[in-house]
Amino acid sequence: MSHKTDITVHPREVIERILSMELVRVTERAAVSAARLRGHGDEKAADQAAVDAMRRELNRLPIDGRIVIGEGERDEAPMLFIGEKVGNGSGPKVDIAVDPLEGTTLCAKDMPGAIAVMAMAQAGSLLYAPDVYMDKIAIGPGYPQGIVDLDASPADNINALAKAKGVRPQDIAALIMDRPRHAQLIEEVRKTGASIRLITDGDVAGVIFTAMQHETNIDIYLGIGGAPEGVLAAAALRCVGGQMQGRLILDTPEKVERAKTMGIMDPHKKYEMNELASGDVIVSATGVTDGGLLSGVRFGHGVIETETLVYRSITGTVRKIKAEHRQFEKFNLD
Ligand code: VTB
Repeated sequence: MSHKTDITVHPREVIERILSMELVRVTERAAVSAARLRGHGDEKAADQAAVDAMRRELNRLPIDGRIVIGEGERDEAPMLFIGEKVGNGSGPKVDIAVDPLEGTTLCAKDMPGAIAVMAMAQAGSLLYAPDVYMDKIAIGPGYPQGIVDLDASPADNINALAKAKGVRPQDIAALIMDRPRHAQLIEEVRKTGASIRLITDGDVAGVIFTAMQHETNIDIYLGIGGAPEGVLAAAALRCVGGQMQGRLILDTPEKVERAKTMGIMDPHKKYEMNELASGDVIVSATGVTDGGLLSGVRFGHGVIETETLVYRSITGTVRKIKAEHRQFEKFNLD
């Protein structure tokens, strides 16, 4: 039996045991490349640098990968577009979700919270979603299943969460993206007495914050952000056991049609976390700028430091990997 056949027979073990460290390398490279352009006011250039690095690293991996969440459709994204094949083709068939630079504006302005992030799972496990908005709700682990719901009112959700936590609604902290589209949501949450942390960008981390309540003091994520970010966040949250639901916002006939071509027949479907990201998932995120989740890249004298979180769904293990890179350029081969 060839090595290749072995890999095909045991994709789960290969993905879990061998590839998680490889994913760390991928997001580290993307983060360093983006961080070189951190604070330079050029979002596009920083994003492109992250994309180039991520793609180069992904194509070195022993996988037969397909991008299911990427930079956009093929016509608008020359690289890491949805449907693009990545990897050297020799290993297991896997789905890959990438956001090479989550928070391009944060990076361009050197504001907190920009990360390079990706998820990998067995083929067919990650929602093959168009690049549209998604309505999301998320809480951390330890609560009865279903105590919050995307279709319940914000007040009902906050009150139910407070009750389950054994605190007053005033003691609940929600995280919402600061957007005009959230005016009513913000008003309704405020009426419950709960506090709101508004963020300008970066809701992958925003969702993950709910699973780190003791550090972040965030209990619940509410509101509309990107669908790609929703799938990545669901993948990470699955590993630590929170709850999340998402619904794609397909508000034009074109978007409904586009979703159909990607296999999404019900445009109003409410996805559970396990439907956004099922199977065995690994997620890796490296800090670009300093943030609540991760420290950003440090450029020292002869050494570059990175900080990465790797999540594995099989075991629920989360590792924080602080790396010192020497001779970084030497291995930056094209
Ligand atoms: C969302 C959010 C991301 O950009 O996609 C947002 O999920 C775009 O929303 O985390 P707007 O169109 O309202 O700006 C991020 O904040 C960063 O990519």
